[in-house]
Amino acid sequence: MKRIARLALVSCCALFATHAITAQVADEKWPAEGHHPVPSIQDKETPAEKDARMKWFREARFGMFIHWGIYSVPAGRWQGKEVPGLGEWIMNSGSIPVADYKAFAPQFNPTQFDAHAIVALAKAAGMKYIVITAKHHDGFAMYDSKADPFNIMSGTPFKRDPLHELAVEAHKQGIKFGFYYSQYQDWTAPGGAAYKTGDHKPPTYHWDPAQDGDFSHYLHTKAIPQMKELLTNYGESPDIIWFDTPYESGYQSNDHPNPKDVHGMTPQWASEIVSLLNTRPKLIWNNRLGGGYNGDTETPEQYIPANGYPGRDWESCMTINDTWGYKVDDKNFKSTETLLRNLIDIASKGGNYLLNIGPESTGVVPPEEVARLEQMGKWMDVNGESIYATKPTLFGSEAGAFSTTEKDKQGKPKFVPEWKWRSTTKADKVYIHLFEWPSTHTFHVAKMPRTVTGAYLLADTSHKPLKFTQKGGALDVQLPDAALDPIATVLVLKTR
Ligand code: H79
Repeated sequence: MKRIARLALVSCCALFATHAITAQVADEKWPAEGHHPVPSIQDKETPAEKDARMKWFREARFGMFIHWGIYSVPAGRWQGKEVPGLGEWIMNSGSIPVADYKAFAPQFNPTQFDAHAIVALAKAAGMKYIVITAKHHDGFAMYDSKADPFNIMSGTPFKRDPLHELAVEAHKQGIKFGFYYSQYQDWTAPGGAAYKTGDHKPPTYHWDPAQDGDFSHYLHTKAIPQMKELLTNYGESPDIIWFDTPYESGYQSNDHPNPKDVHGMTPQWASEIVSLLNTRPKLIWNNRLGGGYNGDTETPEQYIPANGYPGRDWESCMTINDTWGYKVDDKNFKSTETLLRNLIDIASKGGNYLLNIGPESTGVVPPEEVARLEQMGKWMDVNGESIYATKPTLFGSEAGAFSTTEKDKQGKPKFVPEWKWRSTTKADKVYIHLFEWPSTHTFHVAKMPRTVTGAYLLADTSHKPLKFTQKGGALDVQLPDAALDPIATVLVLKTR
């Protein structure tokens, strides 16, 4: 269905001929939904089974992403200079040869790593799950892997398995836990794919002959054996597998409009991984496996979609500064206000916020990140009821509107968000998150879809009733003179 819709879309544009051809290629390449070489859990389950499987994820709303690997050793600098871009991309962006990059491993000794403290930090922030990089594009495994020696156990002086320690702690502290795994890109294993960047040449985009080899060999000797380890060696875990970049360029999910120059995960390769995923029937996995599998979740990266994804589960993953993996030069931390408003915005659209931290090579979580997560947690302690297990807004236009003049990068009307308020709902309650305190000290909405029977502020422990009027659909609630929380004060409307 999706692919047909896309075809219709591209056929309107000026590049009709080229796109029509590539779209045919796409159709041959990716089988229709439900016709995968190996049916996935999503293909086989009933809607009720899906609801049961996704229940905890839908209620969670807030999770911690952790990007941690040997890229935290160079921490964004190579040969005395900052390498622009993402910290975990330094090997690619700096065209670092394989042997030089591998030399970071013996320097990686994160003795200050504390699994208990990291899980406790996630909990203090109000996060309900953690996803950590088991292997990023650099190919280094952050766990005890027998399948490949380039890992934290056999390749570093640390000789501990942080994934095991985190899995134990997550279980103890009652939080869900999952693994990010770069199944397609691997810049240190011969045959692993590399995303198109800089002056690296097609078709492989490799920058060191040591990277050349056969992808199928890499898949069968490294990625699949490592996936097996991750799915069997960690007890109850993982609850989530987070794939990434199934193509050399362009898009991160199955929505690749121009597969002409792109190889990508084939249905056959992806299906071999799906066979493994099927051994854990409660597992949740994202839309970045490739090969035509849609997975469970849409994964907007570094943005919040205008209207969410009605009918699909989704999760916006975002950095707390401008990098995922630690960079000593990146101090561009977002404010607690921005982070909390992002969380509220996402919840109001029915999604989850997967907010990243990037620990240092010592194992220390940057103090700026800790401070922000703790501040978010203080707000969540008071107002979490308006976030967890809520449903999206009953209104909609409060989030902003598409511009009639401005266009985005793809030439579509640009979404211009508004930041006055957001809303979520749960059973008979409607929550209004007020970002701006109305100068009239009145919350006014022209069309209230339900009958209001009471109103109070969530941060007011006495729940003192607020006066309100509802006439001809319009609702006016009298607010106190000042906000209880300058970031977001939550007004609760009891309704019938
Ligand atoms: O793990 C994080 C990123 O490293 C990963 N996904 C998140 C969760 C990711 N891999 N690829 N991409 C995101 C998209 C590719 C972005 C690129 Fe670039 C833009 C590649 C080339 C230009 C950023 C800038 C990376 C290198 C230069």
